[in-house]
Amino acid sequence: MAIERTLSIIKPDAVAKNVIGKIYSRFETNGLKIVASKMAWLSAEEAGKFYAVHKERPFFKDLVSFMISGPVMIQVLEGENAIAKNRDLMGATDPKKAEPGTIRADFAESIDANAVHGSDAAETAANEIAFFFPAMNVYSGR
Ligand code: RTP
Ligand code: MG
Repeated sequence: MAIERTLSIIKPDAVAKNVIGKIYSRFETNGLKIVASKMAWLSAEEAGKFYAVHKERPFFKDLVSFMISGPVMIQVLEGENAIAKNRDLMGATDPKKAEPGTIRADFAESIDANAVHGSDAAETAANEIAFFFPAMNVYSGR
């Protein structure tokens, strides 16, 4: 299976709950290495650009407001099948529908405040990693 990289964000609700370490532990115990990380408080412009694919959706304004409501922890995860594996660990977008034991089932409150973001495909992963990390700030996990 291919070694991939994916972009993960621990959203403001989970940072406020003080569960960054618990979420990192799930990545690590499931074979995903953290090969870049930074804490940031996004501007509305950054959050809007990051979620630009959703800009015509009814929830876009609330999504941007939520993403700038506090600091976020942004990381690049590397490992076998990292994109799909991270999405599996995250669980469904709506935490009420997320499988027990997933990050969203365990740490998220609502579809708006849903604890984590993860890239959904190879192309979006590459774009999202480039958006937050210049190549020189991403390290090999091996
Ligand atoms: P993310 O991009 O944050 O990893 O979440 P996702 O792929 O599971 O879901 P996506 O469809 O990309 O939506 C991005 C974020 O917008 C909010 N959302 N609200 N009210 C709604 O129907 C609705 N749908 C999506 C969620 O917070 C979701 O994480
Ligand atoms: Mg998405």
